[in-house]
Amino acid sequence: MQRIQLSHPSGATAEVTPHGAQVLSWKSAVGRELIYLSPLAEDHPGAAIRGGIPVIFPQFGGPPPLRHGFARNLIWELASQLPDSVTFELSDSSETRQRWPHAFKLSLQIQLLSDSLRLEFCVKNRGVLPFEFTAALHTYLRVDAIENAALRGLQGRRYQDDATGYEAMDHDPAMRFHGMVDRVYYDAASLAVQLLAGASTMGLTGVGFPDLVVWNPGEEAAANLRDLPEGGYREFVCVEAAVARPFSLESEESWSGIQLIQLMQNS
Ligand code: TA6
Repeated sequence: MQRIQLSHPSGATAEVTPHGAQVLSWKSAVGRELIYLSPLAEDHPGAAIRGGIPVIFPQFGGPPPLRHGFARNLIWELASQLPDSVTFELSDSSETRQRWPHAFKLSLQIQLLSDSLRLEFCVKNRGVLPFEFTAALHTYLRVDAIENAALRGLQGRRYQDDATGYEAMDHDPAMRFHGMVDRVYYDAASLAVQLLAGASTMGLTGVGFPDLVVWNPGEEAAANLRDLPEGGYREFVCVEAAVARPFSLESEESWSGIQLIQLMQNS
């Protein structure tokens, strides 16, 4: 797998790959890894790499064969590169049109700042007809131990619980992770949430993305994920900026969304 290194004068670094335009690593100025990448992640052509920041397009979740889309499986083009930022692009091809019959252009700019990682995702409809898409930045954040992790900032928000199939309301000031968590919080991506990850605390916010998804498979479901080692589920929480409901783009129209992840505390 081709890897591209990014570095910031502060000492922060990141590693990205054109495979899925995926972030694989983000390290703070003192060298602490903030992103989870499975040691069993498959990286052969066409694979979905488990961990990092997969780009989900044109379908978030939903039924196979398009479940979680194809953008994460394909090699993107490197459009521009600076020491601390990189932009990848992906356009429709005969391969993508076989799976999803639309003309599109995606771009993802990944920018390393002194204490933050900023991702800007753009979708353009290059066809003559409108199309609908759903999408996500499926960010795997590293936690020291899942049983001690907590996510703050979602109290009083309604969510669709994909683990139970029901809608529910978050009553707790801090969400904890005991077993599977698979929740879509609609119209919540612009909230400032904080992940208490152990030694580090990360703040997340989205611009343009409507929805926020929180996922950890828990022990039981993790055992069915062949690209996750035993106990691997204890080391991450996915906090995703998402377009979970279909968004329509007219011909030549564009949409863009940003996910900003800020390191707030690092001991
Ligand atoms: O974003 C949450 C989710 O859709 C979960 O339902 C869960 O299945 C997860 O993503 C991982 O999906 P993947 O296809 O990467 O195994």
